[in-house]
Amino acid sequence: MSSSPTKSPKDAAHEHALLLNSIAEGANEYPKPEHVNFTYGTAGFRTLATKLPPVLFRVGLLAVLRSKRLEGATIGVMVTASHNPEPDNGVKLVDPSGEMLDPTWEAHATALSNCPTTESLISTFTTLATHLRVDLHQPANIVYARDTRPSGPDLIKALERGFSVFGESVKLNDLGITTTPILHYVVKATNDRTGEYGTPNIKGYNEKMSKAFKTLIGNRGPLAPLYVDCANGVGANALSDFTATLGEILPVHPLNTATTTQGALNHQCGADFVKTKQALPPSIQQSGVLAKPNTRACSFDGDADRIVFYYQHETKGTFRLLDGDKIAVMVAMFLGDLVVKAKLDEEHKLQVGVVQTAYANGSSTKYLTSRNIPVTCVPTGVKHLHHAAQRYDIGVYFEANGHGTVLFADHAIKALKSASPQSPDSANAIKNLLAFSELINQAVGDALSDMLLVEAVLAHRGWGASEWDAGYEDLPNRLVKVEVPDRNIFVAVDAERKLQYPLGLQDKIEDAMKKYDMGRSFVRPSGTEDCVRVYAEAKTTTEAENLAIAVTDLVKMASGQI
Ligand code: 16G
Ligand code: MG
Repeated sequence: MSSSPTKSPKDAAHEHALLLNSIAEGANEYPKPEHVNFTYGTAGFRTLATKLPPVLFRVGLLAVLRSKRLEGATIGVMVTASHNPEPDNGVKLVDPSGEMLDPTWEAHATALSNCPTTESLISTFTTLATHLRVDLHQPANIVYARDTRPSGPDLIKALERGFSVFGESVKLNDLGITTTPILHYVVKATNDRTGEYGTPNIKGYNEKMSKAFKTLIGNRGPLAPLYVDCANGVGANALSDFTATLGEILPVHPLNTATTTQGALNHQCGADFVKTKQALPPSIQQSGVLAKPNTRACSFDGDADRIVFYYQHETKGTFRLLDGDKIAVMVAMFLGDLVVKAKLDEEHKLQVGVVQTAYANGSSTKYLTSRNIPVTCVPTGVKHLHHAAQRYDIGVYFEANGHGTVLFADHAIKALKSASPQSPDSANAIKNLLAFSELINQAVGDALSDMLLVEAVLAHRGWGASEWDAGYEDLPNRLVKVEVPDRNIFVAVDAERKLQYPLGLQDKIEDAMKKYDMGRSFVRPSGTEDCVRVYAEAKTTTEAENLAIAVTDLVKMASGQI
């Protein structure tokens, strides 16, 4: 820690002592519960809300440290537990670029939150500030928000208590109740010195997207009505704000918007329900809104950073899911076509690539690679996909569960802006590519923005849900959650497609796979729950089920359960 040149060492020491005192006072109000171990995992801290106030206080301290370390760059804090049930809550930090927190700081978050006493918290805080070379005299800037959970206000209070120990050196921007992706947008826009990304508030977000969407739809609207399941969460608020800005071109019918009904959040609805059950939310089934052929609906998750679409088969009436893989494939193919039409000169040629995880349906990967679209496979978790997508000129990334976005590299935007089109067709393609780069959230996967992306592509293709679905047929698959005494004995490698430990288990899984036509299976420890996940895919539903059972048994055997 260096001291400000204007202060004498004595004053600086006094100030430091006051700060530590102030931290101690706050920490005493938020003692850590015994026998709980907190971990900053793939999606930040997430557990029963009643356990979280001390964590929020400490996250407040860490957010300020991070901002001061980055000379006052704005850091985001989001209080949400996404698709988890209502009694849970969570918190995650957003870095100045609008991306997830730098992974090296995840360990600092975990360390601070697990300090058992006020004394150990003070000592860990001091060590961190010294080792990370944080100048505590720097200013700090924080933007924060929460979803609609009833536990939110108390947690925000604990977070603000953490900020308050630093006194006036911290500037706060409370966005109130909003979605995770809007918070990421505001962080990115606040830190963007060029001022080009957008106005750093919710209104700026709505205006930016609405303008880009209108450009893309042109005179193609009004589009066919779209039913949106808001998971009884914050997406409902964001959607109604947005549609008020957008006007008539997309007739949106919001469903499951009961944000104040106790227990309704994510209950029998939302993207996670639809994807894991591979079925309509009962409320939508009963409403009969999808009975009209080719009617599209989509579901957000509880903090509106995931989306899946679906419709009912025209003749069979069966449920048809259009998940993250289907979105990635349609969007990558479409953007690829636009790039060809743009006819950029040789040195500015742009490549569209796709990033997936091992959970991507085998058919989607095959579809893309057979059409010369490069595909990268990375471990689960948005940060891995995001970083891999940054390596393409235009990087489309989606997890099968509907988490994803499309990143346009700076040089790609420059190439598009400086191109001199040879024909009206290529001028149009360039204009549309630029409008897509404005419409798509460049910080993180965003249900609202992805919804508009899908609608814009469908409108340009002149497709309904069934034409979109026709591209490829998903291979039947099963995802099984296996509870084991210690998930840490399972170590996955090769983008989580293979197990390194327990030794010998991978060979057995591969032997099982060989018994099924197009069989593919992998095992990985969950990053968010105390369990191991088994994925199996094969040519028929029965084969996928049998493979899942066989591999689940192998996992249980390896962990001594059978
Ligand atoms: C987190 C991840 C999500 C991933 C999921 C997997 C972020 C923001 N979220 O929710 O991308 O699909 O974890 O959970 O990174 P699992 O490890 O329990 O299967
Ligand atoms: Mg979410």
